[in-house]
Amino acid sequence: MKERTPLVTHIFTADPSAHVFNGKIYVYPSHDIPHDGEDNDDGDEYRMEDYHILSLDNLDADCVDNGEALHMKNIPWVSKQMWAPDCAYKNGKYYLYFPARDKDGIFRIGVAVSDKPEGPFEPEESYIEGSYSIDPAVLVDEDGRSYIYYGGLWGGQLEMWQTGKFDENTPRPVGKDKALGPMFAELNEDMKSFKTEPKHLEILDENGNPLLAEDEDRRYFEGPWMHKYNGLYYLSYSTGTTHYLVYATSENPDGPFTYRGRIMEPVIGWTTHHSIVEYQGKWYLFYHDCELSNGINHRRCVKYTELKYNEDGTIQTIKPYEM
Ligand code: FUB
Repeated sequence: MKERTPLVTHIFTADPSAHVFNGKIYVYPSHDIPHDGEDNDDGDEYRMEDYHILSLDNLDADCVDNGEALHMKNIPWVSKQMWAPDCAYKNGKYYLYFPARDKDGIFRIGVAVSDKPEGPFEPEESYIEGSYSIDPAVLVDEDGRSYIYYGGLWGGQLEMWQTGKFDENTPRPVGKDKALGPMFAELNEDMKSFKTEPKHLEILDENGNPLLAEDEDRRYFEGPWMHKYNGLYYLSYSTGTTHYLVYATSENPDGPFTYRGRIMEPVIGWTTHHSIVEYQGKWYLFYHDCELSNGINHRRCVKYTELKYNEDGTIQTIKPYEM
């Protein structure tokens, strides 16, 4: 599979969460559906209905589409929009985490279980109690504890929960207001419920001050990912409106995190969403752009490229169209 080319071209894919399971690379993407509707700030153009898990035997092999792994028609609580998923392995089972709108139009996070990394996945009857918003990412830490990171602004509805209850009219943080960080919770051993009360993560600047809403080059927007490198926790995410992939680090899985820099410059298309995975001693960034559709925002394609660290643990910024 060539770097920086679409992993597959027979369907549109986005929001790749990559993992190495049983020595193979598995990619859990959203499955974009082509249509002629217009884009808006709520993301109504992202009308996904199912998930197809992709896999690569190795990085020289062709990418395989393992077929439909989960469809919304089989999930009792879902009404529409199966957005960015992730998968985690624990105690012999694979857990697929996915956001979707419930019957009231509120984004929640669901979980579905399989014996195999490529599915098919069996969904739980209801969403994870206490969950809301979008873009789940799960880290199973070296000590066996599992953490979920999630949340997205605008169409992802994160701002609407600032009072603790869903309220569409809650004002968004602006200007010098503190920016909203992603959500964090520890998961129970069953991997299907929150062990701790979800909380916002703190992302601080180099002086220890919280990032502000107006700092759109650095503040959190959506698409969190968590990985560890040399014992440090790396929280990476999309800045949305400014289209960067950036990262912040901490000694702890629940922060506070300090902003460290940019991972990738903007790609073709509005959204940018990624994952980071180690494979055979090297690190890789999986991401998407809209090159396959000549820039149509909801027709995206997943790609990968190598990610390199400097000696001091900082990440070298990738220019997506310059090798
Ligand atoms: O794919 C739908 C949404 O677009 C995702 O949930 C966001 O992260 C953005 O990529």
